[in-house]
Amino acid sequence: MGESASIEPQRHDDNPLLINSVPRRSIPTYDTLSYDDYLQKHLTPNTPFILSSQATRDWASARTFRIPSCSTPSLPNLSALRLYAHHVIPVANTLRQQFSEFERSEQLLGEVLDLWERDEGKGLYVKDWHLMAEIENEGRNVQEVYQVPDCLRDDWLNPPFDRRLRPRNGDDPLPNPTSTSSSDFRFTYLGPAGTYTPLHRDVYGSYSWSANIVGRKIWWLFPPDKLGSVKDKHGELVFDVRELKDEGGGIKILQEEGEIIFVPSGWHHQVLNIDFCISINHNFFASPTLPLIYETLCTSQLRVEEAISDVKEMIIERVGSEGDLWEKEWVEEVQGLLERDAGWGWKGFWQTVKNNVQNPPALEILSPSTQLRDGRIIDTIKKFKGRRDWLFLEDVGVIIQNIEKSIGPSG
Ligand SMILES: O=C(O)CCC(=O)C(=O)O
Repeated sequence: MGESASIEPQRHDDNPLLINSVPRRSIPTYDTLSYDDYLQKHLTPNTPFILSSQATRDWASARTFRIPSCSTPSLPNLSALRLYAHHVIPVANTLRQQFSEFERSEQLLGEVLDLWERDEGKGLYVKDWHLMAEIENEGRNVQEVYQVPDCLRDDWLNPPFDRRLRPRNGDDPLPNPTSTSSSDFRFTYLGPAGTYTPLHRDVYGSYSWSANIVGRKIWWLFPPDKLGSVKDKHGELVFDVRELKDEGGGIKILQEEGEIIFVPSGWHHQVLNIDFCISINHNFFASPTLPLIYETLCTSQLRVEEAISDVKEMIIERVGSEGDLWEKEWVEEVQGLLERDAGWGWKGFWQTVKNNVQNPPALEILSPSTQLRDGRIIDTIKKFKGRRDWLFLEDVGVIIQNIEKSIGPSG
């Protein structure tokens, strides 16, 4: 394994976006990372790392998306992206902020490429484009773009394609298996130098990895205990950490072309494109981190319950507080809103666990031991059965029974 725990001070060229120095890289960089090291050193302790450009050297996009030249960083081959010109893609205008987001629109990729080729649309950032799902829906293989590195294959949010389309007998398909807008968490980003993603934390408290095919990015990473310094005077998280003294004092990293960065669960981060960048990322989680994802959903549910506490009063007024009726209705109300607010509720959570137990996404040697996996699931089931929702969500009960049948009872 080629590890360089702290590589040389980072190169500062004359790129104007690199005016503030990027400190020596403080997280490990690996040429190769075995599954066991990934599990022990990063997934379980929830710490970041980088895979060197060797990890993406053989990706098809490392040839097709770059204009062939001997310079690094490369220039984007926008003509190659014309293959996808018909895709309707989400675009953020990073020059126009609307409350805590950028103005967003949906456009044909071809129209955005036209603008860039005319040297216009400099603030436009194509974000969360489901390129891989589109390719698969068009009957082709994502290998025309990339291959997931071995150590990152145990991905419970993005099961292999054949499994998404043909769930095993008795399995419920994943939600909306043919809709490219919500079927997966594999995204492609592209945008000129200066476009950026403001400070945020990933959906579901998931992990993410992000590979730079073209260009370089600056990442600011903030572990959960370092969030105090990125809040404004009202206690709200800032939009752009560059407004802050010392940029909030988090971990600042220059990600070179070809490198893959791993962002731990629950860590806030901000990302700036230093050059024209094309990147691919996955949001994901796996069984060793199930408890974190579970806690994130519990916290989201508490927020929802607080936000609609008046609805509880209304239900009680209408059906009375005797018996279970009001509580059943309240639990259903909360789950409905949770699905819209957090992206999923308990049904989606347990369905995902069931699907991954019954059809593991990665080979055994690229997954935790069955004992570790089942231990995490059993602990999480026990915690869940201590909640009152559990008594009212009958369909969730059936899913959990199914999981227990697959792994043995949780006692
Ligand atoms: O590259 C970007 O602009 C954002 C990527 C990101 O936030 C992520 O991969 O979690």
